[in-house]
Amino acid sequence: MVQLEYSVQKPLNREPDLEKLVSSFITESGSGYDRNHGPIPHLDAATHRVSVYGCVKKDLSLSIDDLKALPQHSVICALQCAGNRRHTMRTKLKEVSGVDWFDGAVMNCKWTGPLLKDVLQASGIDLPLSKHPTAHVAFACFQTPVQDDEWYGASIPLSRALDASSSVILALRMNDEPLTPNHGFPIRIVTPGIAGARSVKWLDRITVQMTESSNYYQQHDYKILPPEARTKEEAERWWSRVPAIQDMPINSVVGVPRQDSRVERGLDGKVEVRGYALPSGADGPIVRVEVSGDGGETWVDAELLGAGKELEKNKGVELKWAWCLWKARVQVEKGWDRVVLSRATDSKWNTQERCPEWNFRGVAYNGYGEVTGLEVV
Ligand SMILES: Nc1nc2c(c(=O)[nH]1)N[C@H]1C(S)=C(S)[C@@H](COP(=O)(O)O)O[C@H]1N2
Ligand SMILES: [Mo]
Repeated sequence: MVQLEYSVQKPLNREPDLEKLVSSFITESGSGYDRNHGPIPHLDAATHRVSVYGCVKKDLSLSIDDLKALPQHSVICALQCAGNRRHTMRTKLKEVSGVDWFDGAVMNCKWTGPLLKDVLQASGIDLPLSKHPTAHVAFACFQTPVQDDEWYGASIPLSRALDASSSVILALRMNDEPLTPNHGFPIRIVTPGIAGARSVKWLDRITVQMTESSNYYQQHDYKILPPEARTKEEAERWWSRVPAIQDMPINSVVGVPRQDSRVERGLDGKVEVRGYALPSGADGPIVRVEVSGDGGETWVDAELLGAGKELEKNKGVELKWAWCLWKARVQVEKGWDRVVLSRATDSKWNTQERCPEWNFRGVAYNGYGEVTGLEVV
């Protein structure tokens, strides 16, 4: 019997304090957000196996030691829930359905393990991509039922998985330590640039297949429905017509000062502002962050903080998938209810708009970063 923590009715969903989150380039294990659709299983690494299955020449059943024996690859990337910032969409635009995430449903960690591509190649893909460009590779965890399905699963395009530069990893380690049960011990998928929902924890099976995962969470919820889908009932006829979210859009948020806080200006009339920025999908790194203290009339460039000390420790680890922490000093007038905004641009010139369109699930919100209700003295 697998020991379980939490339950299907009450899974663990929580996010850290934002000021703390933006104070460290690497999010320590235990300091990041948790997102679960069911209980957390405590698995035994000595007996756990991952099977590789479907349109492959040879089925595989790999132990954790087998996976450790493959070449190990590290990536520092942001892992973000598609529902991050849902609270802003709900309060600025209109009520949405889903966990009420503020801006902290994202973490930036180093993940290490074999590349998915290498595992698939060991199994041998038996499906010509040229003939089946829409083939997917699906990830499943059968350990426990989840809120809307008997198991948890997701899939990504096979073409993405086979692209060596996509750095999709079967992660055995997080920040140079074995994974913790919360984050998928002993093994999870990590899909840089792609919505966190596809980074399946407690991985049991990898399947090469012609179609997307049939799991509820691939077929529903993590999709940007058109605004005419206003209710659960109306959403029903849209799920099958709208693609599942893969790449996440460019984003940035203001972490300091805090919402509704009192801020003292410096002698120069400026306020110190800090936050994070996330590139769009595979289009990282972030190349620019701008900040406005006057509602978007004028903008100043923020200083991009880079990886600092962490970079020395992680020479050779690519950073294009990582978040970028930034800071700026921006002029804000004294008074009540002041607002500070941020907007980011990545290496492919994707940039944030003031506010995206409303969608029923409140996913992929990437309007300007904003902190409101400041009392500036
Ligand atoms: N097996 C399993 N994997 C899962 C989930 C889950 O509920 N079960 N949640 C997904 C979602 S929606 C997100 S955002 C990330 C959250 O990862 P974390 O809890 O390590 O932060 O895991 C993904 N992988
Ligand atoms: Mo998520």
